[in-house]
Amino acid sequence: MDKNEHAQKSIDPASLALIERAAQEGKELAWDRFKEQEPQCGFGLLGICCRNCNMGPCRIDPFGNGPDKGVCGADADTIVARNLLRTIAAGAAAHSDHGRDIVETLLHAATGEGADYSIKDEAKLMALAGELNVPTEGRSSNDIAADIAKKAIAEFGSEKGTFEFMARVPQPRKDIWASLNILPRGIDREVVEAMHRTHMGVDTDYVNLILQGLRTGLSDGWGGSMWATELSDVLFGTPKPHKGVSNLGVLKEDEVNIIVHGHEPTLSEMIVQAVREPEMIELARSKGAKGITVAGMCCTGNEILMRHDVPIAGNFLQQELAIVTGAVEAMVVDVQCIMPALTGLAECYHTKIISTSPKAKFPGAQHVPFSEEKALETAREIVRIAIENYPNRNKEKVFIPSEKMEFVAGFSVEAILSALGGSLNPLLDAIKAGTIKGIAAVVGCNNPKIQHDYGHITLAEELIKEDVLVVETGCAAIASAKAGLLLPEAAAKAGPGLRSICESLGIPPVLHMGSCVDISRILLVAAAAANALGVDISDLPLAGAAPEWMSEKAVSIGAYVVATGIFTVLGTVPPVLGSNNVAALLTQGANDVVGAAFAVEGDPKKAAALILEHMKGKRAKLGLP
Ligand code: SF4
Ligand code: MSK
Repeated sequence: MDKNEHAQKSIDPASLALIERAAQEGKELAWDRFKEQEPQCGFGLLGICCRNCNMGPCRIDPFGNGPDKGVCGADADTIVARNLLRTIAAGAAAHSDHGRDIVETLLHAATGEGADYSIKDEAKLMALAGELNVPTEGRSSNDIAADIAKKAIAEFGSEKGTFEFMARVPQPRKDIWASLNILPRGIDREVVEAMHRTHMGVDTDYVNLILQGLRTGLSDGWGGSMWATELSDVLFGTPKPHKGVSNLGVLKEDEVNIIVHGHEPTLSEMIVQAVREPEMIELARSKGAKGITVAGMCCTGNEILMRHDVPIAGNFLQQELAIVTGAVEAMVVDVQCIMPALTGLAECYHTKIISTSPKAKFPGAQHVPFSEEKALETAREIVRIAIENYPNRNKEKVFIPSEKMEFVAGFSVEAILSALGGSLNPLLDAIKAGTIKGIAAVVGCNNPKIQHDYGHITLAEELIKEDVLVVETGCAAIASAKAGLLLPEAAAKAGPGLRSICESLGIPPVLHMGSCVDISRILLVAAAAANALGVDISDLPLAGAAPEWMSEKAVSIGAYVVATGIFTVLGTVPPVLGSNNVAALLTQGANDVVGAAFAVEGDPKKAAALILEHMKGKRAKLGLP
């Protein structure tokens, strides 16, 4: 393969250098495996294969020359809608199970069983207690936190049949959900019901199936993910804007490098603490290293960079590239977005892949079980393994690209309000005046179907140029960090209106709001804006976009963002085109039902045009210039 072909894989120079390096060394990466999969299965791409019972597998002929029904009689509409609902259920389960782990950590911390954790944000704890009617008078923080954790745990089942955070949803939106019978009842319940309905011979009505998809998504966005965000803030601190450094150039040639990868902040918070202990630094020095660097990857990285001065090494498609540097002593993984390929690749280098969750084991990885009760002890054990591995590094194999970029991250809702002087009004006034045309959330993964980071960066740049404020989470935000869009100086790339606002507030035109579960923060900004203007969320000039999405979690996110009334553009095609009815419902019909719909557009410049057109329409309806 020539250099030009590699150049199509990423727009990030650090990644391109390592892709080239891997090719020279004969190492296989996700892009190579993607190529080997081509042409990908047409039935799978269209969503018209079914394995939901053992009379199958069945598939529908999309050209009308073969079967139009499965053995049981399920047609394309049913099969596509069932597959989509299962995808949403898997995504919602992943986010919400992450949320449950955070709730359990808070309960451990509050009841004294998790002595390594303590409540870092008392103010947020008290604010939540007030909102959730938890008594505070004369009570300790731990008792209050335990009550809040128990309230959260109750929402995973369906004891009450309603969510605490429904009180945060603007009334017109709640009325729509009630009229459609999609108010989420319990986080686990919606996932279980989704799996039940998609079992052979249960729900076959594609509209009814998609509505359950929206309800399952809502149980994630306004349930599991929101609990994850709120209680992570209580436990680890509510993020505030601060500087950091991004990209693979953050790895150090003369230090022990540890990468924390996955999604949950519980272990990584402890690793950050452990590497700063003098004994650990001393041990590293005794092995010939000058110190220890911890860098994040994917959303574990986002969680820690939001709260600490810890660098981020990269996003989803850079996880293998980090190993190709030959300079990583340990890649510590928890759950989600961890490529099974890592262990095989690591065998060619000295890198140890250390799995930590009982839910996510990887053949070939060293498993160090993590528990809240022994959190710091486990973190120290992992750091020691990494340090002991430093002498095994083959210095001749080390290749760390020089690219790194500073960024400012940490824009929680609280931080945004504080930057605005305590209320959303200055932002809303700017939107009303047309200084800012609207707000777009650009989120989601990388996918070898799209040039790495091209979708994220092109879309964000096109939008800020047109005075759209961009808020980001997940791998999209990491892409922007590497491209310099998270710096206040990036305001120079914005249109005159957005630039003036950014310059007066000293903020970047693209705001990093956290990890994938932190899209719940974006929902809260949308809800607060709607309430302040006395309208529904779907009336606002808002949009969502996932230019390079790949995970099932992204489908759940799409479901709850659209159900919340926000138009969403997807950059890769979801497997629904095998049913014209399902595709039409998602891209058009949903507008009449929830006031928002999906669009699919792989070209980020065209996606930006769609978003601007949408915002123009919403502004006109509100009578805004
Ligand atoms: Fe085939 Fe129906 Fe079974 Fe699916 S549920 S595998 S369509 S028989
Ligand atoms: S990590 S879900 S690849 S954003 Fe949240 Fe990135 Fe997507 Fe995983």
